[in-house]
Amino acid sequence: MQELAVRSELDFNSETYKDAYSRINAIVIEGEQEAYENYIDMGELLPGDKDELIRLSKMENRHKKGFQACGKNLKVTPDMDYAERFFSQLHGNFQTAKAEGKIVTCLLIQSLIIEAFAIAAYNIYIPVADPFARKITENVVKDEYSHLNFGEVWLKENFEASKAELEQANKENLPIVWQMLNEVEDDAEILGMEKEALVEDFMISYGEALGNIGFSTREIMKMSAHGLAA
Ligand code: Y39
Ligand code: FE
Ligand code: FE
Ligand code: FE
Repeated sequence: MQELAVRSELDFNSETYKDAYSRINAIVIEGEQEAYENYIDMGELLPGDKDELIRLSKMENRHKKGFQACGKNLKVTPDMDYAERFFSQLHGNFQTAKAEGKIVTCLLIQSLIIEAFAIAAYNIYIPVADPFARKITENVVKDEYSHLNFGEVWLKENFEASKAELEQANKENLPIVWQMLNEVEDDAEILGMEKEALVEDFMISYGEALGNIGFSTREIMKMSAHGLAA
């Protein structure tokens, strides 16, 4: 009942809403732009999967354009400097892994962590979005499941050889996601998105992906606990 009351109060044209949207919308636009670049980079590291990875990168570019349209529709200017800072740690870790040719770490950062983050954010946003953004986000989230699936399939096929690097990359990157969720909590709430729901959805997608790749329940519990330490 309370949830309904809160939702009916969302005013997409209020200054409060638009101010929060200027940061969340920018985060999503920057995320899609970096995802576009990351899939192109991974295509260089995995020549056999290059065509598929280029196809995924083009989807990310379309997503970016869709979310730019959502901002324009609400007459909001996205704060891109803020968004660049928001992603800087994960971005830096991806760049380092790429330079070292560590495709397993690149896949964990982009195709597991960032995709699970996107799936959580978009699923929680859809029911509270303005009608224009809802339609766009509904189409985008379907694509994100296929991106997560690419990482799962590749890592499952290469599980034994990837396992140690995955555990290390999880340890280094999951705490960053927790920091990002904490940072975005207040703005997300203004848009009608609860942090608890974001965390829950993220852990479901990420944990399921680790299980599909080949980790045991015990290993998944251990890996998930690394985020909480942040
Ligand atoms: O693969 C993708 O398309 C991912 C880049 C997009 C990331 C989206 C990150 C969304 C976080 C938003 C947090 C709002 C509560
Ligand atoms: Fe995307
Ligand atoms: Fe994606
Ligand atoms: Fe709350």
